[in-house]
Amino acid sequence: MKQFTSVHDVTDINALVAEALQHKQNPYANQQLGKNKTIGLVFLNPSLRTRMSTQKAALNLGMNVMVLNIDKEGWALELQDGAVMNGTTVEHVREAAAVLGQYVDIIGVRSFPGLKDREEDYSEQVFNKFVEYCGVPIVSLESATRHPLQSLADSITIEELKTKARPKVVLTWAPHIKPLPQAVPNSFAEWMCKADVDFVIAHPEGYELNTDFTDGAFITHNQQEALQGADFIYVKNWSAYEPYGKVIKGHDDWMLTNESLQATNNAKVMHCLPVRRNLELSDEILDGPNSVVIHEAGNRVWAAQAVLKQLLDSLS
Ligand code: SN0
Repeated sequence: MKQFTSVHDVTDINALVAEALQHKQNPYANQQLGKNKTIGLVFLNPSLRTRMSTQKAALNLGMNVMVLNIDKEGWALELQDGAVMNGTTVEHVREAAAVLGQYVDIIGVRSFPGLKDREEDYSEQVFNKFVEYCGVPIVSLESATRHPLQSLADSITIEELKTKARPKVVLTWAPHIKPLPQAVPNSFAEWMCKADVDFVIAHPEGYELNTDFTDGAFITHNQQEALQGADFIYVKNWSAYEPYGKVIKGHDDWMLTNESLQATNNAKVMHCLPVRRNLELSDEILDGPNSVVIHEAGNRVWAAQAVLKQLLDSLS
């Protein structure tokens, strides 16, 4: 693997999941592989799990890790080509990315969407500029439209916890007060549409995702219908794709409670975190026996380790 920006960079998803589970069994087996290799993690947005789990994965592989919160600690970045930089931006991404590429062997980048201009976000302008100019293999730490390390961790979690060969997996929209990216649901849908699962997406009218990511999914506006017999429920808020980045008022009743789980097959409840309690998901579910959110977050290490291992293999 030369880069990890989406499921399309993965030749064999099942093999990658299996590899991640091997790392979980034996975290330090490849300590020599990353010796004298450095990963740089560049954040344009906040992070807890992605930052810490990717660092841990790199350390398990014997790598050095450098982290830059470029939005807070770096020079103000210019992203537009041809800009006359006589305003507040100090350094163009062309130099910034190229220079970072001089210092590290692999680069990770997190860049959220602006949620104002759909075309700009969906063309992955910021992320692709890093890909273009850094000159080293790149791993997505969540881009404007995808979060593949999260989706890989989710796939690992489902593989570990499923009790039948082909489980029913439901992605359900949840309420929120603020417009959130579509990256996590896009990416989860993209991975689940390729997995050996019955995949259903439930959301209120108006929250249709870009169909490039949902091809093959059964989509409904009826949450209770979707939850019938579910083995896994993946809870996530996202803002509308059309009108882009908007929150449609109402739908507070889409927050799951224990009662919503009654029609399921004792479903395991997943969420990528951070989760706003009692807005997106109730205390009783998060603190109850059906929640697997901490287990899922733990798997972020093994997802990152499997990916970094393959990127390191491609360097040598
Ligand atoms: C991000 C998102 O893409 O939804 C990161 C998830 C891994 N989440 C948020 O930005 C949550 C912000 C909030 O205020 O709840």
